[in-house]
Amino acid sequence: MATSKLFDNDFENKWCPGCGNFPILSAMKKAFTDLGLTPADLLLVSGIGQAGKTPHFLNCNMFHSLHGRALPVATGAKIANKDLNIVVNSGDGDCYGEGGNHFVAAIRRNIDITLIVHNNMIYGLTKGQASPTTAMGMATPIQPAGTMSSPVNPLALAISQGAGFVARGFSGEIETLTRLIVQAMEYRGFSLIDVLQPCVSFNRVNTLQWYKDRVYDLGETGHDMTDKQSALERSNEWEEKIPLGILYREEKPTFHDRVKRLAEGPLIAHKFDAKAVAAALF
Ligand SMILES: Cc1ncc(C[n+]2csc(CCOP(=O)(O)OP(=O)(O)O)c2C)c(N)n1
Ligand code: SF4
Repeated sequence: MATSKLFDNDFENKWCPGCGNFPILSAMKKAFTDLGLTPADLLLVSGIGQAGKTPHFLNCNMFHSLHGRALPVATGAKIANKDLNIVVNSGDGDCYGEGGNHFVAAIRRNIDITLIVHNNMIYGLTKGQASPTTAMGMATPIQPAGTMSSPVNPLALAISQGAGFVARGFSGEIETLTRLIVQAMEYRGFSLIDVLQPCVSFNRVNTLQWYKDRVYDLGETGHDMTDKQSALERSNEWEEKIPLGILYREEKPTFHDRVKRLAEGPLIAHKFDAKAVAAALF
């Protein structure tokens, strides 16, 4: 039987003490264990940033790609081998900024992968510049008079673009987060968990306590996760009350369902006909 220890490794971790990345890492290990997975079943893909380092600290297959490029790499890997369980770890800057176009493309393709965004509402690795989710007016080293752009709402964006599984987690609630990761990975299609994650070094506004004062469990409110209008309304709640859990869920055909050749089995197992490829190309 799988245990969380299966995913442990001894790679040196230099995240700051108290960083919200640690509970996300623990929740991932627990979720993989609960799903009965082994390291060989898993591929973790990331971009650049503190969040992007997450796959280094787990024992499994991993690919650390370029800034903002984790989703296209994960998409290629899933197309090549649909038997892999693929999880992408990304930061708010990495995913919604540098990789914003890939975020929308992955939703439109409905590729069967899980995206965990460590949303600390700041650029952590590069010492605290504003990210796309930084609140308007928040002062940073590069924007001392306060950011002048309105923040991206990733959940509303994902729902409006047709994502079939849209959830919010919180690194301060590790058990709920573990369950969300399990549900997201069991979902057939593109699943997003935007995880609220305090950066104790560079975001002194959105702290652990700031979140604790505001978060509530959607599951206890009778929220109908199949109701898109209601999900959009919840996605716009912020400042005073912040909902956690699955905002929206809808079953829909995946990329592999749409492409007949991919439904026949993992691409890596298909016979490669060099002559047919050459004929198509030249
Ligand atoms: C193309 C490119 N642009 C900029 C950088 C510099 N850079 C590295 S990490 C980073 C920000 C990461 O922030 P975020 O994705 O929010 O992750 P965090 O470190 O907060 O987890 C930036 C701008 C880079 N490495 N490559
Ligand atoms: S700078 Fe922020 S995100 Fe990076 S390790 Fe430290 S607390 Fe975590």
